[in-house]
Amino acid sequence: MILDEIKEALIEGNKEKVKSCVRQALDAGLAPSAIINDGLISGMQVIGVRFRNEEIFMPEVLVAANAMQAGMNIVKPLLIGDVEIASKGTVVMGTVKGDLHDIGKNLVIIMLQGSGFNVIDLGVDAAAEKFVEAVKQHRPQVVGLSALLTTTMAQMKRTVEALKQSGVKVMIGGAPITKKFADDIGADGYAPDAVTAVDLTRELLG
Ligand code: B1M
Repeated sequence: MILDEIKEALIEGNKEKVKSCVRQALDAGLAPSAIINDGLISGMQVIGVRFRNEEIFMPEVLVAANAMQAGMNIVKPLLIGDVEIASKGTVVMGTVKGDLHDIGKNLVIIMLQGSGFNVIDLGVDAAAEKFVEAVKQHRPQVVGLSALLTTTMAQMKRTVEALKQSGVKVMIGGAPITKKFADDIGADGYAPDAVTAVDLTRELLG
């Protein structure tokens, strides 16, 4: 069945095949929500499990995430009015002020979307005030902060402090970040990679 083909193509990281199967599925009249839930998300879940079991590593996750993104790009514009996608929760994500690195953040976003979460992306160079504003506007359950520079880690502390009153859970990550740093600044959790970030989000949602 075409949804299984989408899932398999995503697991293989075959971007072109994912795109052509998604188009075929749409031509056959399948709902965008079914393509996302039973094809793309279902494939990404397998990738998450294989990564956790150390059967595959980050480069393979990146390739699968890329294929997922290609499929999502085709179906997402058609989602308006399709109410079958039940979001598992909302996450506001951004790279902190002064930091322009977004490859890791985008990977975390794709994995979260691939696991059924609604993600609001604040982009890069996002100041603490921007996160506070986004929390007021979107009422997320979790906020995710990414930083790749030792010099921008201090912005995480500022942002965690600024968000304290809102009661929202904050997870942090990025190459220089450690669990100890997360504890020191009062963040609710630290994830070393995109797959763990999804587990952590589920955990923070209780
Ligand atoms: Co920059 N850079 N860079 N850079 N860059 C690093 C980070 C650096 C380690 C390179 C080095 O010197 N060896 C170094 C930082 C040194 C330090 O602070 N200790 C560095 C530097 C110094 C700089 C500039 C200052 C260089 C300059 O201009 N003199 C400058 C800063 C610009 C700025 O931000 N203000 C700069 C610029 C750039 C580019 C623009 C050229 C480009 C970024 C392009 C982009 O992101 N769109 C870039 C790149 C590509 C890198 C390296 C090579 C790769 C980063 C990357 O994308 N990794 C990097 C060296 C390296 O890491 N090998 C480097 C792949 C990505 C998938 O991994 O981002 O770690 P990562 O994300 C992982 C996890 O960390 C985690 O999940 C991801 C997937 O597993 N994760 C989270 C990330 N965010 C998370 C959030 C979570 C949970 C998990 O929850 C919310």
